[in-house]
Amino acid sequence: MVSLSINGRQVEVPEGSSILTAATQLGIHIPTLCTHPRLPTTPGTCRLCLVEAGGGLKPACATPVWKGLEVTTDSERVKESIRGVLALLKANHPADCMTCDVNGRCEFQDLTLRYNVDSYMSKKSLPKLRQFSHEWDSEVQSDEHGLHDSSSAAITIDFEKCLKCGRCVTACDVVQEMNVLGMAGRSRERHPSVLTEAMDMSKCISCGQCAVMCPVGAISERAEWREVQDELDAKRKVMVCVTAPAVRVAIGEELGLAAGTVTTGQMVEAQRRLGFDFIFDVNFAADLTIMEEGTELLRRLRKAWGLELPAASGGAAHSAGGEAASHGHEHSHEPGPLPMFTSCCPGWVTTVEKSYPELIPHLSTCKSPAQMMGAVVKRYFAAKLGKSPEDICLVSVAPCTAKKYEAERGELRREGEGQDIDYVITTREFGRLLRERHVPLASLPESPFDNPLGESSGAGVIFGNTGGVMEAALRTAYELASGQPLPKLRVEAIRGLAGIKEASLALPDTAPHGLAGRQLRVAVASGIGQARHLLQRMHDGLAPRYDFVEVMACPGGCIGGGGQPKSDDPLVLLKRMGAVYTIDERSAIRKSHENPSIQKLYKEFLGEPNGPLAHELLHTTFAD
Ligand code: HC1
Ligand code: SF4
Repeated sequence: MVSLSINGRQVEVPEGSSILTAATQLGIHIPTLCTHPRLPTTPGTCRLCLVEAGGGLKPACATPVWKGLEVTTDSERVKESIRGVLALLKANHPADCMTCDVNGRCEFQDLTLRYNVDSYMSKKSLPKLRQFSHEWDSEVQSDEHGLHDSSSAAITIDFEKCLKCGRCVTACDVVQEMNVLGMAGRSRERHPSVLTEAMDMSKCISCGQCAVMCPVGAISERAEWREVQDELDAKRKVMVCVTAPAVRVAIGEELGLAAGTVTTGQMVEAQRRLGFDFIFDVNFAADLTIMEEGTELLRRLRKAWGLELPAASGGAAHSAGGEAASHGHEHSHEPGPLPMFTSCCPGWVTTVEKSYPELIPHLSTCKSPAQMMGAVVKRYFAAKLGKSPEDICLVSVAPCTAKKYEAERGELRREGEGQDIDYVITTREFGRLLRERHVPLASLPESPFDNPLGESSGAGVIFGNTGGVMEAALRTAYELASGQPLPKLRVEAIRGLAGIKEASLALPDTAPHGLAGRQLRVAVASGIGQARHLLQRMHDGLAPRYDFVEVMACPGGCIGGGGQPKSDDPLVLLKRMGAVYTIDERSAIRKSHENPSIQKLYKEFLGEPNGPLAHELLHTTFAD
């Protein structure tokens, strides 16, 4: 350990720690833009975190501490340096805060206010508007990739607002290992850029990790909250709102509550006050997904193990495409190969389609829970109301930017019909809507979800955590296969934030149909960079032969989605994760197949899991 003092206060930190880490330990705030606690690099390029150390100004994020070091973070010299950096950035930044989507939620805006940068610029007679911008503008505008890119269905780029901090590039290249964004230009002119001609021509998977790291509005989700507001104001349609599992543990943060605060009941009440007529829960559809995906897994296992397939769940009678189970444009009911991969994360599905098309037959044919909900609302619930699908406006609130792209996928549409989900707004956009319409979420009373699509199990909510889809599936598949409940509902080995997790489960000797004593081997990848490593290990024969693999494109799963509140709390993912597991533990029903509303839906409408109607409405194909 090394001891040093910061602003006269002593602190001890491990050798090799940076001044920034030591200051954080003392609760002393040092502004920084290029460094972020959830990113693995400290480039030290923004120069905002300069502090007095060892007789000079040094970047706190990139300077290791030494014994007896005395650091000052609050001297006039330091403040002058911060103001100078901010003034230069401000002079290069468009003055369109009033109409910017991140207005009021912008790190740069907060810093300019905090350090009174306008007054500093006036005192120094510095021009406030883009006077220093010639180098940047001429360099970027002549760049063939351009400053603006709205070609993606999920992500909007406006590099005019870029502060060149490079956090988006680190998120895309180092964390996600996607290399869609990169730094272009040299020295002072280096700036983030899309490395292909346009986002829609790139390998971008719409994960939004670049957007959630952007301190300003240079990269953000394609905003849809205005259209949702228009629909709410017009009152032409029946307004239905559905909410993803991970939003209820994060929307509070967006409105000033502590990370990990569970606000499910207040969130539902807030949606009512926004003007929605029916509030349903994507957790219900997560339970539905488990019924379909669990059944599909068992069918794949039986096929791989040479066992007879039960006729009730479709079987050969509905087979349309032989071996190409999840391939092409016909729905095939023939079980596909092992391992089966989850298909609920659109970032992962896009990765397979764009980079690993040979794995398409391995993707579960299940639609994501959100899209299952879309199909059930537009087909089943609309009919219950005596309405046609076009009379309903379905808004999905998601922690995810890729869900915007997913909603537009042609593979998810039935012929002659529009999108099942009309609009997808992120948790951040939902917060924006609440602020715009002055709905005070934190002080609202709790309200329950509506029925028939609002009841869910604890297994549904844990979809929001990495490993949660797998744990939920195991709770049901084990019981369906063996007739006995999973000995422990909590599958410890696949919990937590590790990038790759594995578990092996033996089916009991009492299991019927040749399943007795069989081992189920599963793996979980958290973040697309980690998924690539797992695939490489599988390809190289360094991993066991898995039966089922869960992949979530965002680190941590949906709790860390690209549409979640921006946060500089290094523990934010753990706090959201703990909140999700708490909801599960407090749920009266903890297994998807025990959800009475799910049982009713099959009895009243869908028939059997994996049956013909379930296949038509709840399963999909993939683009190759
Ligand atoms: Fe997710 Fe899912 S867990 S993908 O992260 O399978 O968005 O929360 O809604 O669809 O249920 C997101 C979350 C979400 C789906 C479910
Ligand atoms: Fe990279 Fe994801 Fe951003 Fe696309 S959305 S540019 S893949 S970080």
